[in-house]
Amino acid sequence: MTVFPKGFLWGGATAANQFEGAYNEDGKGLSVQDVTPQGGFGPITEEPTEDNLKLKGIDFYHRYKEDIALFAEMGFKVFRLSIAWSRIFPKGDELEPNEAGLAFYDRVFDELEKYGIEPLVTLSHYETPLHLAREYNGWANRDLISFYERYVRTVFERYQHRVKYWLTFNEVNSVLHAPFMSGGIVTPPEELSQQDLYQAVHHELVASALATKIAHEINPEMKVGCMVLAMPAYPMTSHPLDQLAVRQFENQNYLFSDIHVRGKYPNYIKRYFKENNIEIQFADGDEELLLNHTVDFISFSYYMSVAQAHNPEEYTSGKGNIMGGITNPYLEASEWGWQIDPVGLRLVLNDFYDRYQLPLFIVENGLGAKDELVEGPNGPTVEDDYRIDYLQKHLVQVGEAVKDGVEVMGYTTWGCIDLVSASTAEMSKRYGFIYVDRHDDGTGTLARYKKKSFDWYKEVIATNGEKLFEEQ
Ligand code: BGP
Repeated sequence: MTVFPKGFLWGGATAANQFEGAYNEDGKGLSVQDVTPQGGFGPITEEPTEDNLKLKGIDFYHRYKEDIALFAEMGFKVFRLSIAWSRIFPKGDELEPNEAGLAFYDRVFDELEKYGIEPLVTLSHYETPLHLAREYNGWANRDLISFYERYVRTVFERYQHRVKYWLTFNEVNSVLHAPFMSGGIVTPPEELSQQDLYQAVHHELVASALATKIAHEINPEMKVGCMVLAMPAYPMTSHPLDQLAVRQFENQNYLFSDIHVRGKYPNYIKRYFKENNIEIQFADGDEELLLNHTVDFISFSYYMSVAQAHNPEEYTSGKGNIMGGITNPYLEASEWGWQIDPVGLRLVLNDFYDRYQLPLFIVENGLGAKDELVEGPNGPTVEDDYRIDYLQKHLVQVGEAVKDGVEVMGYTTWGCIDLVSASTAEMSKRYGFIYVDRHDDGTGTLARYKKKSFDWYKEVIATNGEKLFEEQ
């Protein structure tokens, strides 16, 4: 017997800048991604350069029909994609949208509708229009709120009868760690004051509440969620100060969901602000906006956990998704050093649910790995048992959380079709059920091939998760 509720939204997740390509077609403007050929933490180029794999991505822009047909074949109930803001408002500060950009997403939604796949749309997924970054310093500038408002109003009005689920900012907490990629802030991180950084956070939080308000006004059927990067932490020892280090690390992330759900700044951050001479400038109406327009659900990405200690210098720290922590001796890591922890997902689900009692949506989870294309009985394929193992173990823990009483709306694996990595801009860090023939040097035919995990996930969906428990 499956434990997953009826109507559970199984599917996959993507982001425009990592898979659409067509970076300058049909009036699209540049985004911050078009000038970061080595990924979110790499150098910023003046102009787009040929070595930037994101410019062409996996060409979903032209191949969306073929790709959506493959998602439908797997039985997807939901497909997470982002709208590239710079397709709709190429520079970001125009008064009128670009019709060709809007028309593209109409075609994509048509295709999804054809197969009964529900779209889940991220409004801003690390793709701030470059002009807003260079001219305004991105979200450090309050003006971004009104540009974002115009953009979201445009897409809510246009797609209100086609898209029910919306996310305001991808991994909204990441702006603290990747100010350019996440917030379009051009001031180099080492010169960026905490004051400016938290003020930028405030602008995004206000914009998110405003988007929620507008969505509900336009069509109360639309549901808006926040999206946070979840990373549970364990104390390295039972030393009370290690547990305190955990609490402080987690508060940095909870801050974002607390404000999205409870509508106000929590006391722990007020203390932090005071002790660090940070004074957030509130404009008239900000407080009411945050308080009165909280989210309908919480979504998050989950890849890994970390350990924390009060004396981190005594330990080895590992790599992580945007942020990291001390290496946990009990866990294995992916080829990119992200520590794999299925139980951590159950903990995150329980923690969020205990804290907020709102429905939860896991909108990213998966294993980035190097795949080898081999000849199979039905043509080229990848024997990705390691990926199946990762997903299986995580989904079993989602099932455990459901049994714990957590309300889980759905699960979308990250990069359900291979796409360009956000942190490293590599093609070889693959997450998909579908292999895309493109390589780090830009070569490849872009042909799509089903991996072994394709049929596995298809069965998981067809049995509403029952298959997961059979195999244990
Ligand atoms: C998240 C981002 C995604 C995605 C994923 C995997 O942080 O929301 O855009 O790419 O991580 O990370 P990477 O691509 O660096 O492997």
